[in-house]
Amino acid sequence: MDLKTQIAPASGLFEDYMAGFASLTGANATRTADPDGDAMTNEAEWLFGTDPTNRHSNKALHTLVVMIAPVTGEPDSRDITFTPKYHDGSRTYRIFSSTDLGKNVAWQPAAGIAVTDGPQIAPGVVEGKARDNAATPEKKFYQIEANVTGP
Ligand SMILES: [Ca+2]
Repeated sequence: MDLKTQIAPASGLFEDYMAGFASLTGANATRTADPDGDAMTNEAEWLFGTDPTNRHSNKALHTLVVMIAPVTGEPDSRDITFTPKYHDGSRTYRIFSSTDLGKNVAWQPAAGIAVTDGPQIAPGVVEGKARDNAATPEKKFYQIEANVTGP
């Protein structure tokens, strides 16, 4: 998979991004709408730089990458790698963890796990990197939260 050609980093305001999709108007252009029916809201499409009019544009995201890997010599640690991580200051990222994927699980911010920049994969896009040094439970699951900063 070539992420460089499948993911275009979004920038600017949500409204500016949506203005690039002239076919989306009214209720179909709101943050919570999902006009292409791919289960990603327009806001999520903007966050991840996918096309809100093309339900297949996020395949790269769904197959993409959250990779959890052991750390050599550190049996209690795991490296977490994900893409895309936008490097333009428009988003902040946090890792949440849980030891269960049950329906009513309370995900907790994973204390002490900082998200850093890995190698660049496209202009303005890098791999996100984080290391959990307390990956001691038999099972541990992670969520990556992306928040927009600024207006
Ligand atoms: Ca959508």
